[in-house]
Amino acid sequence: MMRGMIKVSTVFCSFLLALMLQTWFSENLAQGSESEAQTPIEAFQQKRFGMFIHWGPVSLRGTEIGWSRGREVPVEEYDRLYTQFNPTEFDAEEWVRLANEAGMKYLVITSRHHDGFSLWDTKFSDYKITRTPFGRDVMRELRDACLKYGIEFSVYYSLCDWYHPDYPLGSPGGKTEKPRSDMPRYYEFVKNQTREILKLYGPLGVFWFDGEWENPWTREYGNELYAYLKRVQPDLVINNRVSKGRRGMAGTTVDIDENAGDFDTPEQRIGTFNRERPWETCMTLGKQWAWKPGEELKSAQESLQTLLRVAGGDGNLLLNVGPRPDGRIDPGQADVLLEMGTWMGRYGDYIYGTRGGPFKPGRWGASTCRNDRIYLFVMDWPRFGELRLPRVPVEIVSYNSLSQAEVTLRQDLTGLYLSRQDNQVREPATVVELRVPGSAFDIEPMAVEEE
Ligand code: FHN
Repeated sequence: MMRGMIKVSTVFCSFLLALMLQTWFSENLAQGSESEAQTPIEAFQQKRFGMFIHWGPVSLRGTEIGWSRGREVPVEEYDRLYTQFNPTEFDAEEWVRLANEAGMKYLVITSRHHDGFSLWDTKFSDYKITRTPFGRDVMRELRDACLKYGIEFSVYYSLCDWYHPDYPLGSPGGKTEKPRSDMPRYYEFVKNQTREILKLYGPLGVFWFDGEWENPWTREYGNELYAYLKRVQPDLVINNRVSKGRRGMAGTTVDIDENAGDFDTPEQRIGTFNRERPWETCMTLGKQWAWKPGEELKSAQESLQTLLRVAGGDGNLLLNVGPRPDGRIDPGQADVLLEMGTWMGRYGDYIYGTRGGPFKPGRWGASTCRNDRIYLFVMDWPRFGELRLPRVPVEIVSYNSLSQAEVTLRQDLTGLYLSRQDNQVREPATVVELRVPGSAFDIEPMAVEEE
């Protein structure tokens, strides 16, 4: 680690002394001012990195959960898969240990996807895990393992259900209509099951809703369900897919005052820099949400750089694994997560509990901040010369190279200029800590010009 005192002219010496005094006060008086969560959504934001799990009897076929019903797998066959489902290798603690070792701080399991199969011992349906040869309550075991390892337990729940006779639309993909549906009765089923989940496995971190896009689900249902569940668990965090405000895969919310939801949900993409509205990118490791044999996976480096750009945008990353029909998480997926965890073990402190910016993410890299520190994650150095970052309206008091590459930094009235001493170093990101006078969060966010 190299500590560099940037070259300052004599003009700035007295100015620097004043700044250092201000820094001392800000550091001592504002300890943790941005690292202590004040509200449930702030606590959620501080976690930054979670494990998404898409699992069910469909893993026996290796096709997509919900969507392959009535497509690659005939409906009757799909709906009988649960009678063969016996994941004897399932070990909840193994899954949760993997999440923990990957540096993930919360876990979201598909309690019930669009195919209507419930992964817990619900009393409102017989189409459930405890009616399979396996017979065990997967959600109960996962929740207990999460409590044991300090991982926050959260639940995904689909509002559309192509299996349930009362939900009007069916497979494939909601493109058919059922003969005798009853949406009001289906809504009572949804309220009963979601209350049951909170009562049996709560308190949850997040209720992660999905499947809201189809016509039978209305804004009224969504907003009432949001209010209902908040009465059951007041500190529950609920995403924007509970109501009708989410706009497609961008996951932003329109008419925020009319559509319930605590955070936005961009999918399979890095969300736009936004400090005003909490958001979380959800993403697969391969292409499919449920397990697909032999699927090509993203590398640990690519996944880490996605995490850094998401956190740099002030968002969370919910990264998905699709467990196998025997209950194991695919070794290929586990290897990616473990490699991410090795890096997060060294640098995670510069991501958890930070805010995004002030340098907005881009191809160049990303930045996070906390108190009087800015953390730079440079991922794309210029082939020649220095990396230029926009001028900040304060003097950088000092800087440290926190990762392998030694970096020098200089500042003038046109910007910050960084250069690496050794261009041969290969790492997911070069991590540099800048120290500023006062709160780094108060520096106006800036875009970085890309070559
Ligand atoms: O249709 C689902 C899909 O299967 C998966 O669960 C993702 C995860 O966010 N959500 C829906 C697609 O947007």
